[in-house]
Amino acid sequence: MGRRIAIVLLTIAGLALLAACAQSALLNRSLAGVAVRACSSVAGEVLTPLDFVNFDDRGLTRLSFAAEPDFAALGPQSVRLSFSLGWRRETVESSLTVLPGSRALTLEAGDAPEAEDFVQTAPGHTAVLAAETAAVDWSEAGVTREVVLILDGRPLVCAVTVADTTPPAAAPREGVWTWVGEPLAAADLITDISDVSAATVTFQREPDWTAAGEAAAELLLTDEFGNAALLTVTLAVRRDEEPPVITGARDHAVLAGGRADLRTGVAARDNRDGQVEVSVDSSAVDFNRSGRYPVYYAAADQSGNQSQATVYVAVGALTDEYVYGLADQVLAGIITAGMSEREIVKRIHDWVRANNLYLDYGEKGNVLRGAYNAFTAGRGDCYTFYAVSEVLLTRAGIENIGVRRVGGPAEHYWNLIFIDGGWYHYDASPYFIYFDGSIFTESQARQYTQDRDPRRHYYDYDADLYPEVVW
Ligand SMILES: [Ca+2]
Ligand SMILES: [Ca+2]
Repeated sequence: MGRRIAIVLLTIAGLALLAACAQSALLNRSLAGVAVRACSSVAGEVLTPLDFVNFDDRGLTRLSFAAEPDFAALGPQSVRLSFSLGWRRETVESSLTVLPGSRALTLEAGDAPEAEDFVQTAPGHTAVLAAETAAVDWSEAGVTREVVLILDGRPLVCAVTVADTTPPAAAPREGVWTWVGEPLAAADLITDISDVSAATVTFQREPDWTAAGEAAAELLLTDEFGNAALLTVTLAVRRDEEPPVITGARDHAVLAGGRADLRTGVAARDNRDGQVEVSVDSSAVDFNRSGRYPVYYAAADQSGNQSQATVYVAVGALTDEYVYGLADQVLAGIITAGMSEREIVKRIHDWVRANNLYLDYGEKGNVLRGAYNAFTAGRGDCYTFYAVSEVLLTRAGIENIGVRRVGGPAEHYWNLIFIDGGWYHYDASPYFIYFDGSIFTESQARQYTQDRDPRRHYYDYDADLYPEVVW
């Protein structure tokens, strides 16, 4: 009784499945009601007997091929299945069509597989890839990915090995050149190197970097998978034959005893080396004697190209006229008509103090030189202050005499001036203690000498050599 119910149920289940699988070609139905179907396969794929029946029934035991199909033989073949259902034993016939193809294939990175890559379908068969295949990234080489092929409605796992068998590609860089003896890297010679894997470039044959002219480099492009390509690139190797260009060298005119800045503003630039050093040879110049002297500038680049420039320094005599001219310009700015002698002296004193920086050293022995230094450089020691005062006072019409210290640890120079019918001291040098040095008497000079420090003999001088100063 139980067995009959089982058979009925089995039959109902079989019919239900038959309805569900209306698309599949049911070839045969056993006496026991077991439905079998035709199968297709990809060459080499081994099917099981269960692949040929449309349901899995627990009562269906000992299902087997009556004879093992030849899964490698292309084309249709009949398949006989034997099974037992309880005490009943039966043999039922189905068919198998082996289609040419392969379940494992290798594709170049970047190429997406299609169903036809796995199987060549014949009329009446369909093969498509599962929808999720569209989302797979096929650009990474060296990996194996699984895809599902649906062959006549039956899912079938296939493998795709993603390979990189394509060598890298690159374009030669246009207009590449270098200097003789300055090799370039292989990578400098190409542009746009491309490959699905990491690519490197090396020299297969390096150009002769030591010879000028057109040169050819043979480059080897290699990817991670050992694919290689050769690329020939032509380039130019140039010899630097252009010397540096010296700029800023110019003639100078100075007064004897003066100096000319022969360096500032002089530079040399080379087409290859950029800024290069400039040497200055001014050994022929005698700044203390009138004359016209050459100054030689020279520069060289690393390729041995040299350039020279010659300028001249004209050294002129330091004349009264010249220095007086400078003095007159100063006086024109500080003195106006109608000023008293005292006012004039005061203005000159104040101008000298305000326009000269006191230094502990300076040139001595030449009043014109001292005055010139004050007018042009604005700095000097007490001699400079004395000398420029002398020239200014003289040009302003104030009679004056230079005075020199006697005794003490240091030299000192100042002036005596004749105003208002008498001689007075005048000293434009800065003071360490407050003192108005523009016009002062002999007694004031002695008092200052005492106040400062008698051992310094500040305003001590040989009175026999000078006119008597107003007491
Ligand atoms: Ca490659
Ligand atoms: Ca050069």
